[in-house]
Order: sequence, then structure tokens, then C-alpha cells
Amino acid sequence: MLSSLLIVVSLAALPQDPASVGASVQAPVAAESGIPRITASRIWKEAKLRRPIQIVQRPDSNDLVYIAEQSGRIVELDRSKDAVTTTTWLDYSDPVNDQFNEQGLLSMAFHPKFATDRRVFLYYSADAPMREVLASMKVGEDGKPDPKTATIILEQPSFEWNHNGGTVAFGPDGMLYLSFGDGGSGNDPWGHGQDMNTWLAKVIRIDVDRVEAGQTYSVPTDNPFVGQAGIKPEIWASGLRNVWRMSFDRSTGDLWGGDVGQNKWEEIDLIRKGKNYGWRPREGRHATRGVKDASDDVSRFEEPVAEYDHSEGISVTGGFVYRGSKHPSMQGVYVYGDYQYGTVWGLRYDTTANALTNEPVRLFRKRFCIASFGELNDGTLLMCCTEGGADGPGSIYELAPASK
Ligand SMILES: [Ca+2]
Repeated sequence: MLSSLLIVVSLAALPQDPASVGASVQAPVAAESGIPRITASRIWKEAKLRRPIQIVQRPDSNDLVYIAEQSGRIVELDRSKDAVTTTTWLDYSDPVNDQFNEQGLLSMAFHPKFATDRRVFLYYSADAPMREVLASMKVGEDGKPDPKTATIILEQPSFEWNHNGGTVAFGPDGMLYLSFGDGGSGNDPWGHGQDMNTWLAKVIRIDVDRVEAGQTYSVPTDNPFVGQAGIKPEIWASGLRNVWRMSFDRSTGDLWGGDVGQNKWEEIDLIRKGKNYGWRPREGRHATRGVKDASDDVSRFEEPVAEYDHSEGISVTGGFVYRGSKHPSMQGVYVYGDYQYGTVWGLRYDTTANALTNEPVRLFRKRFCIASFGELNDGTLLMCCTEGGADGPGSIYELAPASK
């Protein structure tokens, strides 16, 4: 214990090596250390934002940051100068339908090899008919996405305005992962959670690089249900009610998600190959009482890493594991929050032993809606919010240990 603590102390004292900035840093983790007091500081006040729902950094530039707004606009923020500048990078508000609270441009991701594959991937709601769309667009010579190159990769019909997921993210395996909600309404009336013949209430995994002529993606042969009758082969994990945000731990490759609960329990899950996360027989670590498929049989289902009840929050926003080098005390802390209550927690989890190293700690609570957390290339953790409630102006915060 003492030796690992010493490592952390000595790392903290070292000046930051400029060569390591932007690289994936894997500093030793002091697993037995506690969760530091983490706070949020407003940054980039110059950026005029409206309902920001995601912050993404371009893989090939540490200066350019992209903020997706629910309306379908993406803002490019250049932080190379003292005063950041913002421009509209893409206005896709025509194809995007953001009529209701859980519709709109919901997620974006750059191709992980963006230096050579100039595609950006968008996940959004569309109308007439109501559906969710995963599309790609090529970024042109002018540095902006060209809507003329828009290619629809897949579409999922929507029945209700709510529970549309969703995050699009690339794994360390180069595959595209996408989370779908259960199709909406309440209490999963269609039973999508446990229906393996739909993408709804699932995380899917597809390959957008190895694509046959006439197709827009392929199914990786090592997906867990390939070749099984009555099961969509794209499915990676099931029984997920509405994973609004998920992210990969850049050090371990683990996929973390926050699954939004129904009436009682919000949960944090480690989303693993072929696992069933229990919705709707279970909500959090609890049987969904009063329904015919309620289950106490936890052997069938993957239990959450953490949960909280509706006295503490009502809509979980999954976050990121901190892997930057700037704040050694935050190394390995998974930070997440509640959209509606503005509460932020941190925990540590040993993904090999499958056990919490540190129970969730409440870090702070603010009076705003936490739409997303974001991770810059150097591991810096950000948070994007709407101030003073869902219709307030957008803002960006940086998370860091509180100064003494
Ligand atoms: Ca669950």
C-alpha cells in the first residue's frame, strides 16, 4: 500500500512531459487510494451554446473540440488561442427531428483512424416516419462535413418520442458500438428488453470498415449471437432500458454505461459481450415487482456496478474513467452524474476482480442538467450542461480535484 501511494505522490510532483500530452497515458493506479474531492469549473464561457448534448475531440487535433447540440448543429471550438473561437461546423437541423425532449441529434463520433478515414458518425432522430438513424459523413478539404456525402448506415423505427438511447462510440477493437433504448412509453410495453429479435433495448456492435458491395456495415464474426436463430446478430448486450451515455475506458477497454431507470433505480453497468442486464424483469439490483416476468434469479442477469434510487436522482448520465496524467489522484475514477438532479459521483472498480474498489462518493451537486461527460485526447474530463434546467443556456465544465 505504502509503495503505491509513494508512486502517486512522486508522479504528482513531476512536471508534465509535453511529449506525453495527447497520448494515452496509463499511469500506475493506486487502487487503495480514496476518491479525491472533484469539482467542476466553468470553461469556454465565450461559446454560445443551446442544449449541448455531447463533447467530442477530434482524434487528430488537440486544439479542435466539437460540441453537438440537440437541434442538429455541431459547434467547432478552437482552443489554440487564449480566447477560444467557435464556428458552426455542421447544421443538420433539417434531417434531425428534435420535437420532443429525447429526440434530436443524440450522439457523434469520429472514425478512430480519422487521419486517414475522414468520416464522422451521427446518431439522430428523424421524422416521417419516426425513426432513429445512424449515418456517416465525410469531412471535406475545407475541414467541414459535407452533407452530400451523408450515408445512412442503419435505421431503427421509433414508436414513441422517448427512450431513443443513445451513444455511438468506437471500441479499442475498431468496431462501432451503439446503444438503443427500449422503444419508449413506460414499463417496456412491447417487451423489447428481453426480445433478442430487435435492436431496441440493446447495445449493438458493427464493423463499418469491412463492408461488402451494396451493404453499409458488416456483422463482426465474433459477435456473441452470430448464427443463432431468432437473434439479431448485431447484438452485443441486451436487457438495457435506455443507455443514454456509454464510454470506453481507454486504459482497460471496458465499456461503461449508465442505464436510465423506470420508477426506482438508476444504474451503472459494465457492458460486456453477450450479457443480459435485466430490463424489464429487473431494475437495478431489484426484481421489477408486480410484473409477470419479475425475477430474483440474478444468475440469468448481469448486475449493475452501482445504483442509486430516485431520492438521489432520476436519470443517470454515464461518464468516463479518468485516464489523464494531469491529476494522478483521479486516475481510474469513474465519474458519472444525474441529468435532472445535477449530482455527480465518482467510484473505482476493479474490472478483473469484479468488485468496487471504492464505493460511489457524491462529489458535488449543481442546479443544472448534466447532458454528458466528455473526454479530451489528453484525458481531461469535461461536462456539458444546460444551466438552470432543461431550457437554459448551454455550458461546459472541466472536472479536476478541488484545490486545497
Ligand atoms: Ca439492469
